Amino acid sequence: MSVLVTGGAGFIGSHLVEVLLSQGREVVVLDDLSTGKLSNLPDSSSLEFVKGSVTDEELVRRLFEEFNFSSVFHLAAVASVQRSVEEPLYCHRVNCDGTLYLLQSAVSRGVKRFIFASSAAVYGDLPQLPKREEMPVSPLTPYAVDKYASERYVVNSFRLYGLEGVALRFFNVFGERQDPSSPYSGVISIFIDRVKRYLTGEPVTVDIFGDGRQTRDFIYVKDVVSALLIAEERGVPGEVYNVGTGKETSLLELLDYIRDIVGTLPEIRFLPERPGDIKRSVADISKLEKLGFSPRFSVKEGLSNLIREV
Ligand code: NAD
Ligand code: UD2
Repeated sequence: MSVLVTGGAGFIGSHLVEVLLSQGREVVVLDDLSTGKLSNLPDSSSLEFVKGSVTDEELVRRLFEEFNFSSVFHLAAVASVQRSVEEPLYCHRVNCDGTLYLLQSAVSRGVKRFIFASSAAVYGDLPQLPKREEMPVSPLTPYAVDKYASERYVVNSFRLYGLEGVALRFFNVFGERQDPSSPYSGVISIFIDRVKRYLTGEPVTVDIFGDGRQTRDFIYVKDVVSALLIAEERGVPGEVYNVGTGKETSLLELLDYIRDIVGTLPEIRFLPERPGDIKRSVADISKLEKLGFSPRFSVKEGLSNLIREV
């Protein structure tokens, strides 16, 4: 039996695929390569790559007929919040309708597990911290609304159809292969890119929006993969889990870590705060910890690995 990874050519998906293959599993990736890259994927006879969209209902149906999936990891999405604000209809088709097409096929083919990549964005800017799964949500952008709707479709599928749906709310993921090219990419990938360019002599700055004291729960991608595998193995069907480290790190702390590792930093520019920016974010991860999850990498260790790789 094989495993389907949608969005498997992307940043997080490609790390998941790598680990699944190393465990000797047969993997099918469905990805339209809109942001993912074939070069993110390893060469393996156990890997089948299908170029196509999760919004192609016919293709999704045929894929589930051709392969006997035991599990589905649904990571394909337009992951840019900014793009969802600019093109809400397109993003809704991918981020919400796409989930429904996959669920429909998964239910009709008797797939056992369906793991969905949701986002801490569903919590919005409500002030209570740390975020616990049962707290109220406040999805503020089309991206967050679609993630929340998809999450509900996935977890409700257990009660409605017996499909073992589990949703994971990723906090701020960082690591190798995260694309720094847009200003809305993860801040760590942008900072590392600037440092790399600075080291080759380019006159770049590191830009901080606001005072740099804003915090996030940054989690290294390898720990996110562990969470995905734990969710597949023993996540309680119909449940939602935060995926973070449970620790807050400010941007200023991040830059201190990078300076410690690299030995130098480009000039830091403080720019006006981004409208709608959240001041603090951190997950309560006790629910996932009860399944045996424990982040193996501190932010500094993740950063060291990442800097060594690039
Ligand atoms: P990514 O853009 O690298 O990966 C998304 C993948 O989905 C890409 O390979 C892209 O080509 C593919 N894709 C997009 N539209 C598609 C479509 N219509 N059909 C098939 N494939 C399609 O982003 P990522 O950071 O690896 O995100 C993976 C998942 O995790 C996404 O669902 C994202 O919303 C979620 N997430 C990420 C973070 C983070 O910090 N990176 C945080 C919260 C949630
Ligand atoms: C993350 C997600 C976003 C959405 C949101 C929900 C990523 C990349 N973004 O946004 O998709 O889920 O959470 O809350 O995963 N910053 C700088 N300089 C830069 C870039 C960013 O100062 O060059 C700041 C930015 O203003 C913010 C912080 O760094 O205060 C983190 O930014 P981010 O875009 O990495 O992540 P976030 O949490 O805003």
